[in-house]
Amino acid sequence: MNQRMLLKIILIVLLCASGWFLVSQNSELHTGKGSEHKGVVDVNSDNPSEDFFQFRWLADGSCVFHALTGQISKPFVSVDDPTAAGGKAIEIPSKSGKNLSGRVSLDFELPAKGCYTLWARTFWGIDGQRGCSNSIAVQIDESTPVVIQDATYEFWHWVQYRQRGGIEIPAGKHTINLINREDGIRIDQVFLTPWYEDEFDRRVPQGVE
Ligand SMILES: [Ca+2]
Repeated sequence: MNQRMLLKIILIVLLCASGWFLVSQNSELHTGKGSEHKGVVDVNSDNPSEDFFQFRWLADGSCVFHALTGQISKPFVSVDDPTAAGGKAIEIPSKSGKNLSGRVSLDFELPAKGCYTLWARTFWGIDGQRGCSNSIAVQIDESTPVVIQDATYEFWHWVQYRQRGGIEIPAGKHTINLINREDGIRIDQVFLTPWYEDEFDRRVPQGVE
């Protein structure tokens, strides 16, 4: 075998290996981790419900969290709410104030880096204060917290974390922090979904996910 032939063989092997690598990366990104439940946690043994999981990957690469399964610090508390996912939510009770040390931390792990959009399912105005009870700050890892807010009161609905071009998240372990900003609010689920250039390709969460 001459040197040129050997070089050709090495080149072909390298091309095949990189092709296989790209295909495997791509399928991992687009299928997420399938529809299997991951990190399932039963937080209420008296009333076990399949709605309770720390986080769950959906087939389209979205990830849904129940806020109640995070690390919760006061003034956040867990409450029963038959209208919430699994009958439970986290709440900042009325008159507990803007204590910025209060937070809910949701840990998760990304198999591959990606660009995402984040949503929180919220119920603003449990205290009838409307505009004084309609926001929360959301922080991903150590990033600057972003306020999510709108003016739909006394009704469960999804509110988006606004960021141009989506949120770049590297592979590995991460934490989403929900940070107290106003009292009189509830949250039950958080939704992380792949960001696409074309907004019609981006998933918008509906109801309880
Ligand atoms: Ca309030």
